[in-house]
Amino acid sequence: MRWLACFLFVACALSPSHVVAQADSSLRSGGDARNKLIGTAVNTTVLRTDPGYRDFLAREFSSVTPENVMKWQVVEPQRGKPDYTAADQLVQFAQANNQAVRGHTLVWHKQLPAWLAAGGFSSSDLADLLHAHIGDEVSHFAGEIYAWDVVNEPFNDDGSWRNSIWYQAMGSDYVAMALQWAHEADPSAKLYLNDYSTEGIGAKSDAMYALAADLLARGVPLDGVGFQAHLGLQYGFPDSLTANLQRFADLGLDVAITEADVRMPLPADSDKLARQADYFGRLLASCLAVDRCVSFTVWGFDDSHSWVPGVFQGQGAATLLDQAFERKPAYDALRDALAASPNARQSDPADGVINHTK
Ligand code: 9MR
Repeated sequence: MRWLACFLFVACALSPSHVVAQADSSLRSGGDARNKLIGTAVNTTVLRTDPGYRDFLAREFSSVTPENVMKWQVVEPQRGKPDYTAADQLVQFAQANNQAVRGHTLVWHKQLPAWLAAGGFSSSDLADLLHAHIGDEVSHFAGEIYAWDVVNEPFNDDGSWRNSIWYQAMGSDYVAMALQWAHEADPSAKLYLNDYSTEGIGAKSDAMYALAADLLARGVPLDGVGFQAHLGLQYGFPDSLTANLQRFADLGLDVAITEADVRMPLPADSDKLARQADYFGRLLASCLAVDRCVSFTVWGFDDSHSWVPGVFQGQGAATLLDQAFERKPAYDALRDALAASPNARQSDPADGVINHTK
């Protein structure tokens, strides 16, 4: 035993994060061992002010997604004056904690700056503005962001195109243009489409599948598809998730669970929390079952800072930790799902982040 203690001591002194990744039971170490990034959306206001939040974030996650601070509304509140201050702080935190950064999001119909939402632009103005926005933001973070949600939520629930200002201005080709512009600004970043209610096989995921296949056939730089996974207990679990992820992977794409949470009618009780845990565990198990599923990201990790109650009246408790920052059964379900999945990596688990960042 003395040699083991001595070895660990020397290894700790040399490289603390590597030893932590092997010896602890955090979500991130479980993900590292299976070559999956385990991520969360980050509220950067809480990041600045709450040490407990920072500690949990650093310990448990190998990937971060800015919940809001890379959106156009935040990065260019005044036309022509980009401001990446809050996003830069998150990137610095991630680098200090050996975490990958998922960029979110470049093209969306929501959270546009007021000057843009006010309208009055011609179609060619809008194309030029979008090109400049993507070029500026992606260049700013070039080399620091391993994957971008380039286009967010392009479809309606029935699989028809969402009639966003981008669709109105450019037709469906805005997607290919956005991917091309992002690729030009950072050729090393993985470029994704991302949407909700596409977890199971159905009209909306079929539309995403057809779009992805078409883009690939045309040589457009698309690397992956993100499945948000904002689930609710009252709507059931998307049982075809694994098969759905696999059909996108079979196109030659990476796939990712990008915004997982499981809301419930309040108040929470032990039965609902147990069912929620089952849903979280099955979401992660699907990602673990598909080789090309590179990351599993939750949309915030504590109920005090979840977007859900503000949008769905009477619903909430959608994350891994309760209002008192205590672990819920959902947290254990993620750990159990990781433990139940074969350990794919025999080499240094800390490589996982590096592999995905470059
Ligand atoms: O969690 C985000 C919340 O703080 C914002 O107010 C909201 C604005 O629409 O966006 C939320 O994040 C969304 C994400 O960017 C895209 N998919 C749905 C997410 C939850 O609404």
